[in-house]
Amino acid sequence: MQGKLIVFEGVEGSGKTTQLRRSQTWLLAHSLFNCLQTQGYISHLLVTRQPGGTELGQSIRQLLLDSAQSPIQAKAELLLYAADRAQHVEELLKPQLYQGALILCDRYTDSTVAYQGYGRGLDLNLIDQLNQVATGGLDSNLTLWFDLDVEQGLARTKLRGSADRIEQDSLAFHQRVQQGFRELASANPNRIVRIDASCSEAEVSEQVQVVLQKWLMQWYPAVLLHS
Ligand code: T5A
Repeated sequence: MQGKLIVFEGVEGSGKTTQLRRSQTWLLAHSLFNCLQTQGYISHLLVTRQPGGTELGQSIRQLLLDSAQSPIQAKAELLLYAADRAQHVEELLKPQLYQGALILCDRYTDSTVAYQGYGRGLDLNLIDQLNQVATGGLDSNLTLWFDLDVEQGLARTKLRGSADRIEQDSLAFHQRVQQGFRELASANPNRIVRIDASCSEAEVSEQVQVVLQKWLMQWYPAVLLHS
């Protein structure tokens, strides 16, 4: 049995974490997911994130996001995200996929391309190579890209109060990140699906559910649905 990896990506405040949680609730209550589970296509649902999906990753996440830390050089930042990913893939993602899990993961390799590549201006070939090393070639089966205007996203995060180290970066940085996601989506239409994240939470959820249902039916066409 082989599971599937579904990744949620987007700029700060794009609502991907909110939608990941809503997707978890929706899937667990949906007859399609229950049929996939009872018929043995999927073993269970797992929710995780990068950075911070393992115990080591939690410490790396704190180093990366705590704004009180001393400044982090761009290449050191890149390597810390890669270290988090290498640990996460080997410790959690691969074993869970092998068991047949359906995994919902908050951020993955595209974030490194967008943030450290487009945002920080590090070499995109180097980032691809590092992503390969860190993941051992494990790609997402589906990536949902929550497309939202950068200023609208940052305004949403400000409403929450304190901002982490990366959220505090310049508007120009976040706009380059957004350009990165845009280019990734147009270069990878087989894997990345754009979600209009500018509408209400419920409307965004509806778009996500349509995509999830469609892709699950494509992956498991033999599943027998019964109400
Ligand atoms: N990073 C990560 C890299 O630089 N390189 C990498 O390789 C990786 C993996 C991770 C940081 O690390 C960077 C990217 C990030 O800066 P994080 O805490 O995980 O840090 O930060 P984010 O991933 O950005 O998560 P956030 O929780 O801050 O933002 P989300 O997930 O985009 O948004 P969410 O769902 O938390 O919503 C934000 C606010 O908006 C509201 C929510 O209630 C919440 O208050 N909201 C809406 N408001 C109006 N309409 C909607 N439709 C809304 N949906 C949500």
